[in-house]
Amino acid sequence: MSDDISESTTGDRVAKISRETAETTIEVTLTIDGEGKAVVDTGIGFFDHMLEAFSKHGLFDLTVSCDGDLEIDDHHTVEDIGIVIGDALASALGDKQGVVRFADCSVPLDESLATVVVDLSGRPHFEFEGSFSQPTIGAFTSDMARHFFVSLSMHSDITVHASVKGSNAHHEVEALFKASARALDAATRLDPRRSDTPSTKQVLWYFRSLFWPFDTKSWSPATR
Ligand SMILES: [Mn+2]
Repeated sequence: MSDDISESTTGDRVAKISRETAETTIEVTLTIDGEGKAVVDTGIGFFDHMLEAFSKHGLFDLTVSCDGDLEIDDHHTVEDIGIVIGDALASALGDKQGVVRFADCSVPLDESLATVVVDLSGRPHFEFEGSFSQPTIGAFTSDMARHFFVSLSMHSDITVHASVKGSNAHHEVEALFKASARALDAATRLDPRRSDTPSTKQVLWYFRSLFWPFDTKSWSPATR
């Protein structure tokens, strides 16, 4: 599979990433210290709704454009947008100096409840507990919500533990995106009391360093 990626960091805690494969062409810009403004067009209505919620509740400014192979299904589009948002998070966070690092959030949506716990550890890991009550939500395959967060955690080098329960898949997935947004917002905040990296190892990019042990800002996702 061809995998043509370009990455540019346009300022502090901002990233713009383009990724093109035979399956999807994606461009993402992410501002961690944003206002919750989103311009999202994935071709999947429910997924646009989720990414807008992610931006709104995480106070991330987010633009996502995607031309994906929706004639097959939603899989590559959702998976690859998770990859690119993950890459954008890693790029925008840089060396993570001064960040809070750990956070958790539980969000209800009527009968549904999602809990997300994150650690900006530099070690990608995803754990999930629960299931979705209906297999599809519009043109979105419910299980792709889980898969989206697998992609995001693997490419952002963030540890994510997520759980969800409920009886309506729209509510379950929406609660999951909102809880993730709130947890990531809290973990990526800069703590004014902290001037160093919140690790006794002093580094939070161990995994990434295996591939590119130099400047994390110039690390290329193409090496993964
Ligand atoms: Mn909704």
